[in-house]
Amino acid sequence: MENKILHDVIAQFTLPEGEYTVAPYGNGHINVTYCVVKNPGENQQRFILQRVNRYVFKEPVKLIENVEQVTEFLRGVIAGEGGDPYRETLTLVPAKDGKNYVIDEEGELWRVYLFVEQTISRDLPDTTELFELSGAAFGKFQRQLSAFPAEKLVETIVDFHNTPARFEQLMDAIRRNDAGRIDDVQEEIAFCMKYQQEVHTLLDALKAGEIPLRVTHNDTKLNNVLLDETTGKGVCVIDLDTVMPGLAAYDFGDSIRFGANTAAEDETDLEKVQLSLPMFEAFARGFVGECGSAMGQREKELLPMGAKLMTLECGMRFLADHLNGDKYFRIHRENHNLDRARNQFQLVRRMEEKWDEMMAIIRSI
Ligand code: ADP
Ligand code: GN1
Ligand code: MG
Repeated sequence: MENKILHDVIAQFTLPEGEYTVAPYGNGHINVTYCVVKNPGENQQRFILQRVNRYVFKEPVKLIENVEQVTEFLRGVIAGEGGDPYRETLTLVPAKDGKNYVIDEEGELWRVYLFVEQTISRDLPDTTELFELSGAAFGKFQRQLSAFPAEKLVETIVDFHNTPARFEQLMDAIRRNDAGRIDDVQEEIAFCMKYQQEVHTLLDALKAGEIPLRVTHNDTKLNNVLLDETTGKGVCVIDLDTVMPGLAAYDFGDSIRFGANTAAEDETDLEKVQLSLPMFEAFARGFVGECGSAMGQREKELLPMGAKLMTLECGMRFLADHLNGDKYFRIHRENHNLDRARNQFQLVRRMEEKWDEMMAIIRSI
């Protein structure tokens, strides 16, 4: 069935004539991604085909409109800076009806992007140099969008990085206990309860006018930036589904939580979960360097808080999803979301142990 749908969907896009192969691709937790190859071999041409997750994104057509607007704006900025707009941002391939998506017979929304060739996407940074370059790419992305009119964007996920709201969603999941797993997670719940006040820190700073609301990426995992396969330089920031008004500290924090963790996000041996200060420093240099004068003093000072709260928030989201029966994040084994949550909470502890060092690094930049 899936094959028939895939075939029908592909036929509806304006792809060039040829023989096509399709295979699952990438390690995203949300959408279903395929690599579509025209005439596999030396002169092949590749595309990325994605089924947008409807459980996560309630209004997928509006999401596409966001992506259209953001990529169009970026194309202008990139061209103005002398870059290659077809390589440095995503390009949607239209369907034959002129829309930038196809709805299949089951109501699922599909889209196609040009494949950005000669790039790599990493799940863990190999070196501090690579991580610094990815920090620069996300910093540059934020700077390039700084003049984008935020009011044009739909909030594709309401309260996406509203950490107090995420705390309340966890409380809700605990009360409902849908999957009947509450007894196994008492320690994790007790851990989260300690942060009931602290989860407000960044949004309070926003309300007090200490830091600005910007157009941010909101999902700055390392595998959401494509790096040049020879130089390692950031080429293209991808996964634009959550580009919305947000906080620089959260974009910074999401990268740190993922790339400065010495272990994978779902590592179960928690001894291996450490915060790498060299990685933290490298990313901070790249990110702050590219944001440049656009970043205020208070905003900079709150970057370590962004790292801690984003790690905690992600852990709370994994834990809530575990309690809800794994409806949001794709899992690949039993208790996968619980393993991810424990890993994130361990990283929060590690960050607290290294708090003074993190602050000193940020002050030195
Ligand atoms: P998800 O929302 O599920 O994380 P992504 O949009 O991040 O989906 O895509 C998953 C993976 O597919 C990425 O991490 C990247 O490796 C690869 N990918 C996505 N878009 C492109 C593209 N245009 N060119 C090359 N690789 C891509
Ligand atoms: C999801 O889509 P992906 O895999 O890049 C999630 C992020 C989480 C991340 C945890 C839309 O990112 O918010 O931080 O998993 N994306 C969405 O790995 O919820
Ligand atoms: Mg992704």
